[in-house]
Amino acid sequence: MIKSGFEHLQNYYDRTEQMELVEDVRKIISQAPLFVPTMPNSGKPFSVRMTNCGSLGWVSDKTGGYRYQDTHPVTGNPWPDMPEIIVKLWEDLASDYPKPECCLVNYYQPDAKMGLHRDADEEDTRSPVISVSLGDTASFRIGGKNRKDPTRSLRLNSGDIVVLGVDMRLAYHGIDRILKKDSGLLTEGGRFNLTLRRVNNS
Ligand code: MD3
Ligand code: FE
Repeated sequence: MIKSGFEHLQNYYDRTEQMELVEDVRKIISQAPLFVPTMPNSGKPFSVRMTNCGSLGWVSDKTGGYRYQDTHPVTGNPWPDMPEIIVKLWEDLASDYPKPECCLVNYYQPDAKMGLHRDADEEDTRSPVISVSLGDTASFRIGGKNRKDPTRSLRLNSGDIVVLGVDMRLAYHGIDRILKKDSGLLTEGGRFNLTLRRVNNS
């Protein structure tokens, strides 16, 4: 059952499962390298590096803006398949909803952040969004549907899952910073976040 609001499942994955997920992420990156998204119009680079798996990937650049497409913006190849654990995660938590088309992989170097924003590039806003945190702890901020709504901050630790139901789906959110304490999960430090989304209405 998906709750209508915001759910934080702490330590959903144990350390062994987290290591398996990191292995899967490394395999995805070997086929679809991390790219540097840039802001529409200004062309300013994001501090977060990205790639995707699944049938659609989220990309952004100066001339094309925010969008979903079925190929990698640099290699031109189709995105790799979603790993089995990720397919299973959606089946376990959101089997009543159409299957996710996109698994966005964000990589935060220790100094990376993501400003307060809304996810508004999906046609489907009724399905939940599910995210998995791996590596160093992030300071996450979530507000309401208007930018001026009050926000609260919480920590997302390695192995945690966040589930956004319909009522929170269009809420403002962002990553203020990655905490300095090293989880030891990633040799290079920093944090991976995987976000599962349904993009098209079914
Ligand atoms: C709250 N990623 O890729 S995931 C993003 O940790 C993004 O990389 C963050 O925001 C990250 O767009 C946060 C958790 C998350 C995802 C979608 C949301 C929180 C959300 C949609 C609405 C409200
Ligand atoms: Fe987002």
